[in-house]
Amino acid sequence: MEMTLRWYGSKFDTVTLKQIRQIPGVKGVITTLYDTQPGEVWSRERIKALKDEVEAAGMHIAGIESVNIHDAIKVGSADRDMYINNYIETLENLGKEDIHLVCYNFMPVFDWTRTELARVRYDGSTVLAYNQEAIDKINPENMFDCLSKEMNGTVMPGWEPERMAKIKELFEMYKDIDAEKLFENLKYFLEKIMPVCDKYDINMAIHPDDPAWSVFGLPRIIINEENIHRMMTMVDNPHNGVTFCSGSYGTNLENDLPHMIRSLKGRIHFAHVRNLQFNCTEPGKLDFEEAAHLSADGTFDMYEIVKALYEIGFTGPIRPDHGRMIWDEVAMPGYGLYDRALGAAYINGLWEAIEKSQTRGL
Ligand code: DNO
Repeated sequence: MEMTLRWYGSKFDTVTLKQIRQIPGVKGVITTLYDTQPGEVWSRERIKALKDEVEAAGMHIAGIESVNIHDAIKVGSADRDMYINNYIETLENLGKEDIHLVCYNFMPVFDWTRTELARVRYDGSTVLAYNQEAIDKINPENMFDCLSKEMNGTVMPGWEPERMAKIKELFEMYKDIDAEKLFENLKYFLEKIMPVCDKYDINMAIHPDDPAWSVFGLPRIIINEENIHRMMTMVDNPHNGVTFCSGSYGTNLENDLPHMIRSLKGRIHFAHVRNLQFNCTEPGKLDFEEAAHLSADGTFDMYEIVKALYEIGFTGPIRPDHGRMIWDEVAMPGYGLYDRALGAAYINGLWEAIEKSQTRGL
């Protein structure tokens, strides 16, 4: 594996490349052209400029998160081919700039969904949290207004104000889309882009739906082992793979994370590693919050997750995922420097211990 950190670009991130470079073992960033809209072509010049900036700081671009998919592609409307052609052009330009990993998602309307961005934990840190009773009370059209106060003045991925201003239209677009239709449209998209991925050796890594079930009546398909295998077999190409995100699949406790990792051997192109704390697992009252990466701080056995990645011979980029807000940092919720740096150090430690104990036969 290669340890990396997500960086939103110097105009949008409170964290600098210089700070990232000082996290032990981090030489790669996962980044994006954050001011592009889904459906837009990324020019080779802009990609090159981003690459030059990262390289000037002594690092490299380990992958893109995300090149977002236009809703026309997800709903399969008449103009989808135009947006797919634009996507292909973006992939070509990335390939020409020697970038070989693209993370994306196929979630309708909302990307990840939480009900709080700054829940105070027992230790005074603040974290993102999800509460089913609160979701059930929210009118989805007001979701953005409820959350935007807690965004610390940042633009959060998937919750861009321009998109949220069109929320009614978006719901309208998806009114006839069920899980089967979404699978069909994903297949159509993947079939069209695989030739360019083969040509430039680009690994597509679909991000799971977070949380891993339908919210607000919208279908969500990348939620469990069965569905990911369906996605991979319907377009059976090694470049059609996944982002294994422990915090997203882990929202459903029926997902056995180490088992899923083993079953995806060879098709995990990117890993997001984080821990969650479940406070209530009763359906209808489900409540969880994000925890520190340390196993003992949450519900997951992080050792078993990292060990499964080690055992399948995972060589791709890995990143600590959402961190808690600690030490009075003011940053994009989930994406401050301090707790993600602690997460990187912890995962590096687990990896080294697992690697040494296995190679030395301990
Ligand atoms: C949230 C992220 C997601 C993820 C996208 C990938 O913090 O994990 O926004 O980047 O779903 O396209």
